[in-house]
Amino acid sequence: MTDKTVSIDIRKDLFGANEAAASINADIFRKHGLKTFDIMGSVGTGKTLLIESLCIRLAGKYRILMVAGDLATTIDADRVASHGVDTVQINTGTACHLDARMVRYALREIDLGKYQLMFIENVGNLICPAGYPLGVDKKIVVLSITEGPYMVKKHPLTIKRSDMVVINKIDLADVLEFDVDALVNDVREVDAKLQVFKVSSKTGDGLDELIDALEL
Ligand SMILES: Nc1nc2c(ncn2[C@@H]2O[C@H](COP(=O)(O)OP(=O)(O)OP(=O)(O)O)[C@@H](O)[C@H]2O)c(=O)[nH]1
Ligand SMILES: [Mg+2]
Repeated sequence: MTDKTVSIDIRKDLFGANEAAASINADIFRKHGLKTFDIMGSVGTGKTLLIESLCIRLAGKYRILMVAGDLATTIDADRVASHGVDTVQINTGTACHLDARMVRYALREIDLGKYQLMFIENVGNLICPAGYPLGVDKKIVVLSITEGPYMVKKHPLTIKRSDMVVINKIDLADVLEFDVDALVNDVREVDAKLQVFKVSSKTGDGLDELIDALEL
């Protein structure tokens, strides 16, 4: 029987390594004067359409880079690229989130000095991405009313770890008889100070207010 047991806190090591990598990323992004946003949210909440809509509105003002995190395809990167935006694809294979080292590796050959604004679309998942800072200015979680009314109550940690909440697809509120303000109140109960925006990436409702809040 050994008396030399070593305890390893895997969670601490894993998250600690990511935090260190995120801090290196943040230094790199800052050095290039790049405004950076990590767009998180469940599958299908409208992350890509939100990025497309923001790119269309902001393309005249900023040179934009989009990083698409996806398990298997380039569909989202292709959609954003169709608007003349430069894109970088990260296919994670089995991983349910991006991490800071993946992002740095994907950007290793990109001249970041060419860009002023970067959107990173994280893998569609409401849980894992929130635990992995990427070194960006703001983590934005995109909820949508088609996910049902309990996403905030069921995922308080993701909300707490986000810097901003976007409630998307408000154009469907009437037909779905969805109480959007009740969802806003749920966010306030988790964090009273968190900024919440009600938008439709399809019609453009609420996007000007969001752009103002992002100081873009
Ligand atoms: N009516 C309506 N539909 C929307 C809105 N935003 C996105 N959609 C639709 O919702 C579907 C999913 O949108 P995406 O932008 O692909 O969602 P996503 O979050 O990027 O999805 P994944 O990358 O697969 O996780 C598409 O059919 C969009 O056209 C919106 O504000 N209103
Ligand atoms: Mg997408």
